Amino acid sequence: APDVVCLGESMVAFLPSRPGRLADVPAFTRAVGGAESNTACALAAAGHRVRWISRVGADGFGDHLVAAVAAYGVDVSGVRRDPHRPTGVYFRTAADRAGAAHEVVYHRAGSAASAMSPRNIPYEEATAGRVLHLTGITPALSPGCRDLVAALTARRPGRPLVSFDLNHRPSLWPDPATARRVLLELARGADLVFAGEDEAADALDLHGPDAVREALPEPAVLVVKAGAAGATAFAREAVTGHDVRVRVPAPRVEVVSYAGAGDAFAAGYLDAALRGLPLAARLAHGHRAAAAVLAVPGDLAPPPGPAVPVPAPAPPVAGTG
Ligand code: KDG
Repeated sequence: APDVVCLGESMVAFLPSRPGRLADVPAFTRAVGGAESNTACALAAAGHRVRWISRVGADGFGDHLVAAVAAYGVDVSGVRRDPHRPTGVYFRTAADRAGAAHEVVYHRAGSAASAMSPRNIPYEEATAGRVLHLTGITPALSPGCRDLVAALTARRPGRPLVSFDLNHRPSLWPDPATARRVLLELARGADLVFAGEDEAADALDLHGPDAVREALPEPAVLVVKAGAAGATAFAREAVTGHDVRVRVPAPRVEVVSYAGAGDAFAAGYLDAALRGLPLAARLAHGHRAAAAVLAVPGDLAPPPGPAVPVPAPAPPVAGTG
């Protein structure tokens, strides 16, 4: 069985050849985008058994996504090919400044992944790992996707630890009120929730870590990330039911692009959690994983090369004994 199952849509991402408005970008480079597969790739690269569940089109972009994610060591046997719907793609400007108005153009309406639903993704398959990682992107894709995430975040005995990254994508929702209502409801069903302080303000109208925790007391752990200012975690103490509150500052990094940093943070946190490290170490490891992705233009730090055998100890030098 996998340690972690990540479920969600991935797209071929087209990254700009230079900064500036989309209207002025002359060329794009192909990359892989997809919050949940980003987390899956980082976790697999860290040595965990990870399965990615999704749907892609029976097209070249689908071939590329599946091969690229598999190259990180992720089990892609749960990815379905849809002969009738295309693989989603998207274009974006360089995400190189905090708060800058980035342009993102999705071509994903009616995509293969948007057809995911409880009818074609069996509950038992999605919940086969120790951890199930989901994000707030999936429920915005279609009513079927929303039903699927609702079924997977419903509290049931024996389910895996459900991790939910808010990942607010305003342009995918019909209106802000629906986004707020659905995201809050789904987050309440999770055991571990990640939210950016800015997206909590945007999506949920909750300002600051304490306000988010007050509105979201259900998850055993809530992590509110504030970029360079660090991350605050609230973890419910089993015996007293009271929260432990831990804040860990982020390392200083030269940012090339913000895209994918949150997904890497979730992977770093989960990596440390699966290794049994304490809360502060989980946050610190999340920051480290995010820092690696902040330093590259795409969503993913490059996969580590194939494992290199430990070099044999040097033979004793002749004549010294
Ligand atoms: O977190 C990075 C993602 O935003 C990007 O890869 C695309 O999954 C994506 C989305 O839906 O925005």
